[in-house]
Amino acid sequence: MNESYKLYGWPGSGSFAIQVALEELGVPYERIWVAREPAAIERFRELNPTGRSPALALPDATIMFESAAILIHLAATHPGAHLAPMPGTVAHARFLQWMIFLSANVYETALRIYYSERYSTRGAADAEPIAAKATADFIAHLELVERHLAPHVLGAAYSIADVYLYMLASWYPGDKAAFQARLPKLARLVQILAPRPSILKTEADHAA
Ligand SMILES: N[C@@H](CCC(=O)N[C@@H](CS)C(=O)NCC(=O)O)C(=O)O
Repeated sequence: MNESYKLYGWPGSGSFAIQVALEELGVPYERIWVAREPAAIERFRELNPTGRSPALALPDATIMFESAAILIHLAATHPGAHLAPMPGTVAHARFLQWMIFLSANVYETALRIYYSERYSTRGAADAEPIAAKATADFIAHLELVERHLAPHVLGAAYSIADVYLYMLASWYPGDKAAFQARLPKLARLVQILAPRPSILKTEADHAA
């Protein structure tokens, strides 16, 4: 059996949070950048039918897609790393709630911002108003999370939900200073997380 994980993605995409988790677990993994050309994406679809980033090959070669599911799985299979509360506890229920909220709402609005032409039968003709509405929705979803940060998503305890939120917040396309002024607790969380070696390493890889 292949002992290591294989992480598929591309710079600036959802593979960021998965790479941070793998770094924190200290498990062997190979990071594979998928080329963005249509032919390469078609080949990638043979492994990952969504053709999207991220996808993770588990040590037994099973391919997983969906970022929140991958993070939840990595946390559950490495309980000693404390990336999430113990499954079955109330704290874990909260963890699941925020992971799915972030995936279904914040990530979803980010996709509407960056791929706005896909959300209308008129394609690019409607892209501008779709992106504007998505940007407003993105901020509104983060404002809801902001009201519960203390300083982490789960209060005093760090979890991989914080990294997921860190990544998603970094995708805000507008004026970063105004964004942070509007979301001061989120800005503080970003400051807390930024020096983590796992984040520094992943930031460097995604910037290279
Ligand atoms: N719900 C998926 C969304 C994945 C997704 O759409 N990722 C973006 C990059 S962040 C992507 O692959 N975009 C390329 C495309 O849609 O063509 C997840 O959470 O993993």
